[in-house]
Amino acid sequence: MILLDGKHIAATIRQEIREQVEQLRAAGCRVPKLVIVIVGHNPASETYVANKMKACAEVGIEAEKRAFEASVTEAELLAEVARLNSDPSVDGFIVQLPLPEHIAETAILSAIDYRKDVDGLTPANVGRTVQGLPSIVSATPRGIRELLARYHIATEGKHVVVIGRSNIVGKPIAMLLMQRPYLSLPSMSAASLGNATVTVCHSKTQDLASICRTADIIIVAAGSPKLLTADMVREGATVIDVGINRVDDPASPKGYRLVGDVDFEQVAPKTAYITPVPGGVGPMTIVSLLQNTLQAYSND
Ligand code: BQF
Repeated sequence: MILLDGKHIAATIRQEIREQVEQLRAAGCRVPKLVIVIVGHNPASETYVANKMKACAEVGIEAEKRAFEASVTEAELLAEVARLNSDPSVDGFIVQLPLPEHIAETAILSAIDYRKDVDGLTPANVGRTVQGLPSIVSATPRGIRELLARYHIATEGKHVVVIGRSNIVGKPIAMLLMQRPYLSLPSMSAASLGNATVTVCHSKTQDLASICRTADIIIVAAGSPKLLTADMVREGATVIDVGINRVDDPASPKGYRLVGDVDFEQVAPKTAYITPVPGGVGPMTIVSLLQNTLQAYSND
C-alpha cells in the first residue's frame, strides 16, 4: 500500500507557484490577487478560509478576506459580487460555502463572472467543463486529478466508482474522469487521466458494496465517517477519501479530530494506493485554488 501524500505534493506545487509569482514580480508585473468572501461564523469555514489565506501568503498571491455577518441579505451579497466582478485589481474570488439558509447559493454563484470564478462553481464554468472547453475546474476535483497524475495513476479504461453526487465534488470529478483527456493544464503530467468508465453512487444506490467491489478506483465524497469498509474494496484498488468529518476527541488539543469517509485501518491494507485524512485530498484542494487563481490571472 502506498500513501498518496497530498500534504507533500501540495507543498511541492506551492513551491512551483511561488517561483511563478516571483517571476511575475521580477518582470515588474502586478501579482495575482484573490478575494475570499465569508458569511457568518461557522468554525469549520473560518478554518478553511484561514488555510487559504495562509497558502496565498506562502506563495506571494495577494489575498483579502471580506467578512459579512450571517444577517447579510442576498441583495447585499449580490452587490459585493458585482463589485468584485468589476474590480480590475481582483483576478479571482470565492464565496466560502455553505451560506446561511436565507441566501440562495445558486443565485450568488450564478452572479459571479466565470473568468473570476476560481472555485469553478458557476453554471458557466460547469457547462464549459462538460463541453470540454477551457474552464476553471472546481478545486477538489482539480486536486484529485493532480494527485493521480503526480503518482502516475492512469484512469484510462478503468472503472471509477464515485460515491456522492455534490456539485462541488461528485458530479465534476465523475465528469472529468469520464471525458476525453484535456491536457492543457500546465502542471498536468502525461499520466492518462480521463477515459474512465465512471459509476456515480449515492444515498439511494442499491447494493453499494457490490458496485464498489468492481471498482479499480473508488472516490468517496459522501460526508459519512467509515462509509467505505474493507468488504467493499477489491484487493489492489485505489481509494481516494474526500471526507473531512470532525469527530469529538477529548484527547486532542482542539477537542476534535478529522476523519475521512473511509475506515482507513481496515481498508488501507487491501489497497494499492490510498489517501490519508488529514493530509490527503484536503491540502490538494487548497493548492488547486492557488492554481486556479494563477489561471484566472493569466487568462487576461
Ligand atoms: C487536511 C470543505 C466541506 C465543506 C466545505 C487541509 C482543508 C481540509 C483538510 C481545507 C473543505 C475541506 C474546504 C486538510 C477547504 C478542505 O490536511 O486534510 C485543508 O481547508 N479544505 C472548504 O473550503 O470548504 C469545505 C469541506
